[in-house]
Amino acid sequence: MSETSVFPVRAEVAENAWCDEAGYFKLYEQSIADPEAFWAEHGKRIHWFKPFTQVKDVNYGPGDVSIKWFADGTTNACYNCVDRHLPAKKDETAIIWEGDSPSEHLHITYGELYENVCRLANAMKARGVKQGDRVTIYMPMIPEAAYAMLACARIGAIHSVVFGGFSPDALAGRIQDCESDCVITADEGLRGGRKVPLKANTDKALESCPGVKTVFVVRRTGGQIGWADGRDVWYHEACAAVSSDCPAEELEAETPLFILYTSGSTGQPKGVLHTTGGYMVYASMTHQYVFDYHDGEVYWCTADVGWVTGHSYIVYGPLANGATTLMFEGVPNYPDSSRFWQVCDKHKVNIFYTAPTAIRALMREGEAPVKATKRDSLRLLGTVGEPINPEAWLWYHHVVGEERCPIVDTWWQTETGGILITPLPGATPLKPGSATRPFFGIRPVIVDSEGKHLEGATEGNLCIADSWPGQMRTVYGDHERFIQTYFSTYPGKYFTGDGCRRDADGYYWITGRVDDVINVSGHRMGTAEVESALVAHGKVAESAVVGYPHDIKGQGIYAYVTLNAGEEPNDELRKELVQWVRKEIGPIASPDLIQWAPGLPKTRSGKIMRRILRKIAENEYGSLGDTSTLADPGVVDELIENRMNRS
Ligand code: 6R9
Repeated sequence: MSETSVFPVRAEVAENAWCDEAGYFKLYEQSIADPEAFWAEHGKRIHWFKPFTQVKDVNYGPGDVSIKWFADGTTNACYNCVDRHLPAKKDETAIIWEGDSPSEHLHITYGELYENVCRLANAMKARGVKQGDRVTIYMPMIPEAAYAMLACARIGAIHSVVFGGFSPDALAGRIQDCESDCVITADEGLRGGRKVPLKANTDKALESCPGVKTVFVVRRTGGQIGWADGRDVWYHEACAAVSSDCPAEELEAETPLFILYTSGSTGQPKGVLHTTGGYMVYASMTHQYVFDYHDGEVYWCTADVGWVTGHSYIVYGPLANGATTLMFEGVPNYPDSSRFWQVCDKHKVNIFYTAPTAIRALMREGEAPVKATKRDSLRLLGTVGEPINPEAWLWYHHVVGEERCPIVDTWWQTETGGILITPLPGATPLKPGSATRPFFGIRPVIVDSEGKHLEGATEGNLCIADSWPGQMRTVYGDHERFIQTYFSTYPGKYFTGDGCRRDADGYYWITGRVDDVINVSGHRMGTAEVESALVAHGKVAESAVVGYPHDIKGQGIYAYVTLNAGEEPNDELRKELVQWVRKEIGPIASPDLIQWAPGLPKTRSGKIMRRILRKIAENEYGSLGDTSTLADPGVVDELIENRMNRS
């Protein structure tokens, strides 16, 4: 895609939008020139029990890093998402739930949301859950997942949502890390007509989590499950037994709201901690401006609540804005690959936000499943999770949006809490594949490997020079790791881990991770996590995992495996190892390709040369660069000879 192909903002979009191009530049400049004044003003967009007088209190180091926003104000995230809308919207739809099967859907009003959330909050209190306690939510995409998050927020408990596709071991690790003693789950989930054994997985996980005292179980399918008396409680029974009113706690702005585990380049997943006031200001403001949300519109984000996108843009952002947010239990290709668009027609969806991997998978099915639907309610499309290739962008634009709908390609991270680089629909001419310009208050800088600022059109490592209200505050239980991971590579700046190019128009193009994190179907995977799962297998001596280009997933997982002496490499063992990783982490971590490696290329100091392994996995073995520092250059020829990806 040449950089000259620009899709201008259509006049009718700009006229009705919250912000046009001149408005964007004016507000952006204000936000950078005087962040205190800008955020003092926009911080008022949420309800504060006690208004803040302090705005920004940030120290990016050197030494300690501390980030506080609106610190002397008091608020409550749940109050902002629910109670605040009751006077005007008690009978309006807060959540549209679309089941896995097209025959099931529900409309939940703000009034009903209030009652459901209050009941669960009271049921948790009755089981001793209190402010500051960690509650693990392991749920399918059903309204109770949102109730659970909001109920925690209401009483000041910290939720940790664990994606329903994670294995018992991954769940156990996350429960142990934050010492959570309450879990909310369901008997089974339902996705694409298949059952997901959530309660059985929870039971398995809890074998190694003796600290868990309560498990609330939502009855979703009515399937057979195990039961631990005293520990397990039916959700519907517990909620029926308590009052439907529960006060929202008045909480200081920096009260922790949630922990969300995410992969990094080393070690186990980190517990990213977000707090209340700044996060809510930022999630609600970005939801309004980026999706140009107007009252009464139906907004649908297809993410799972197990990821940050589900937190900020299914639950907290939209509900803080009094929106109607659609929650989908199913998958894009069930019962058939028209499903997304059928749901758009059925519920008259105006704004649709999904991942490039879903677009690529649907694109492969051709135009017919899209054309079989009307999609005339759609006016805005969005993407998130990974770079979108221009071909997929153009298909989304032409076929799905019929050239009528602007596309917002939103770049952000679990750590950032909300969208940082993005077009605004009424303000930003679009370039396919570019996340375009920074949101208000965001100062992207591109640096070289020494940390030197690169100006103008350039390429390098993406950092953010100053804080914004939605930024993570720490790694739960390990503040040192927070400083190390994000503020030590380029002191004084937040390092994103992403590579980035800036063009002559000042547009940002994210080029992907520069660390050992791979992005598989928009899901972050630390290569180290997959490696440690592999070496935990009794027959594996050593392993190195890298990403390689994959048509649908963006990146696939390529594992080099060295077996213990005497072990026989064969297809059966290959299948066994794939199953093993699925069991250890979850299906999203399944290696796509496993290559038997008698040896791995190492430096003389024993460091695995991943650069070389990446090249071979990419089938780019002709350009390996300097291999002279290898301890045994011979292993490279062997690996090339037996490479798995010959595309
Ligand atoms: C929200 C989310 C974050 C990583 C991020 C980057 C990649 C996300 C992107 C994108 C290019 C976009 N990423 N959005 N790359 N264009 N629009 O996905 O959070 O799961 O933490 O992943 O995803 O590499 O660093 P998270």
